[in-house]
Amino acid sequence: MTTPALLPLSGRRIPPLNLGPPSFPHHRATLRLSEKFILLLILSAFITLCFGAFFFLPDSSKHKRFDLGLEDVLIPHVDAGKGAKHSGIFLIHGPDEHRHREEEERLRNKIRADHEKALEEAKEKLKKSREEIRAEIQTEKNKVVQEMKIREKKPLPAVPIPNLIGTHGGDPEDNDLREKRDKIKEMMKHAWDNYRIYGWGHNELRPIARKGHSTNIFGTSQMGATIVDALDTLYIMGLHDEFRDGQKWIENNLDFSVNSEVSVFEVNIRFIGGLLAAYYLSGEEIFKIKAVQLAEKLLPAFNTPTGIPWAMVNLKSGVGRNWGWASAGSSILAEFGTLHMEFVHLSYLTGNPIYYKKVMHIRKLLQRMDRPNGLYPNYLNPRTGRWGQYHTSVGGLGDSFYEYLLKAWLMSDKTDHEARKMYDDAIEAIEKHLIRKSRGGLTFIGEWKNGHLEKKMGHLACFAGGMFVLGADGSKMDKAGHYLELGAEIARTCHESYDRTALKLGPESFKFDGAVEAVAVRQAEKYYILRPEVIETYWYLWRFTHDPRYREWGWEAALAIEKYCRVSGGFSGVKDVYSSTPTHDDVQQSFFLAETLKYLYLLFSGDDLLPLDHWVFNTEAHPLPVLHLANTTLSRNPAVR
Ligand code: DMJ
Repeated sequence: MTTPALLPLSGRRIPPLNLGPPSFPHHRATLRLSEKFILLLILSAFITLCFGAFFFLPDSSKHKRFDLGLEDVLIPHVDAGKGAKHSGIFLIHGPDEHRHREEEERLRNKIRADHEKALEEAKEKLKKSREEIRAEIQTEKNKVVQEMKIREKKPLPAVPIPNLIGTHGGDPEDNDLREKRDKIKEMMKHAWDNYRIYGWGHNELRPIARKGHSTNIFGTSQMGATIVDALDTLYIMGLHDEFRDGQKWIENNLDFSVNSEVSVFEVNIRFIGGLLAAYYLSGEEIFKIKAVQLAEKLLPAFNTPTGIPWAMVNLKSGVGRNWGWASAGSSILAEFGTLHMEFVHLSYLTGNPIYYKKVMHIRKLLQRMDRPNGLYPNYLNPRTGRWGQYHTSVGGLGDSFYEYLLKAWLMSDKTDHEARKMYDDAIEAIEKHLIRKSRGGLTFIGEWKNGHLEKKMGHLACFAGGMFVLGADGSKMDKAGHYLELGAEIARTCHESYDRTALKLGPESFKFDGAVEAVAVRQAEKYYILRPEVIETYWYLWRFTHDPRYREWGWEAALAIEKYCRVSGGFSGVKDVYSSTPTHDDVQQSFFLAETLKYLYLLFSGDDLLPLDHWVFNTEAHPLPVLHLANTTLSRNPAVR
């Protein structure tokens, strides 16, 4: 889990193409004239070419024309009885000669008619406006794209689809709960409808400016990130018309053959994760096909000397590179370490082991490396295979690597013991070196930087409360009780970080320094961008403990979002959670629909909706089913050949 806010948000934006009329009539006339001139030039070149071809054509009587339906071909005519051999071609005499003159005449007429038709069409074109010509070109382009898409829809091998339990339901047992859940659904509708109106096809929405928005993680292309990220939330909320709308957009517009450089991690968790979850929930093949097409485009990112992928890859050229700000050209732990779940599913669904091999290679390489204090540093150089700076974090840059170790084990029906061991060992080191209790009794997770512990916890690290309870069962030396408690303590700390603000929404990161506890100090850390991690932890704790406080805390957060983040054009982040008059950042993040609203909805639903012994949520909250591989590892499973 890497915070987009850490990534450079600059650069890489192309100015919108201005298709509107130019402002000065004189300019417009100039454009028209030059266009006409070019068209006339092309036309005259075409006519000259045709006449030239006509006069220099070899005698057509030497060839017989065979009509093969759509394509006419000229082939040498061989009539040994009536012809005399001349220069390798047969000459024709007698009654045939007359027939061939007629044929020649017919050809001349056809060429003449074709010319006239082309001339007419060109004249018509000249009468058309620039916009009409553009529209025609666009229609032609769309036709070609459509045809390509039909060709791309190769069938994939059939595999046994896991038993999908709890894709519907979860109806709350009482009225109060039902009202709360309905309110969350209404919030989802508000977010979706406004994106539908003002940002459709763009990656995200600017709810105040009421237009599309994007960041460099999605590249320069409009990939409809919000649509793909939101699909499964729409599905489980029963918003089926909206789901179908999104599906149609994906079928007709989602194209990965674009010259655009995207974040491998973000595209994996949001797009591949989102498409796979939509596929499993709905059974619609198109989602699986798109997920596989996209995964193929990500594979070149792994072409590094070590097999540790680049952070970014150009979808068209396959050229990869790393973020300029990441320790001496390093790749990032939370990025290359957060591919496992989706890639295992891709191998399972396609029967192609390549995806599985790529992520297992990463795991093997990490296992062989020395770890300072048993900790995994956030940076690893993909050229040398050496660690970059020794920074370790359970928040940004490290977080979802640990999450995916645990979830790899859960997703394999608890058969991937290697992943479980790596998780247990990592958590042990984290507890020893990064987790502390503040003077006021709040448990927090600090960050290891340059040989000392920074007593600062990020909003992103709040997800770990949920992770600890999810991993409690099956823990080393049966410390389940301990991890349930640790998870609850993290949830309490994160709740405090919300409660100690004016808006009752948590800051991006908060300190534990002397008298300051769970409060952001620097202005640049006071923002809330609709992140899900705290609510995610409330939900896991609710599922494992059924302690009503988690529903109460979740509802507090929902009300605060509704009150301070809702605007008429959607939902927006806020810049300072300590100021009672919020300033909006004017971005509706795609993960707000994928995660924040989904976890809130699940918090007020029954446990029978997406039960956790059958589903594992990826780091973007996209549910993927547990693969019951009957105690074999994926590499020995017949589904993966
Ligand atoms: C999400 O995209 C994912 O949860 C990711 O792992 C990290 N953070 C954002 C939401 O905050």
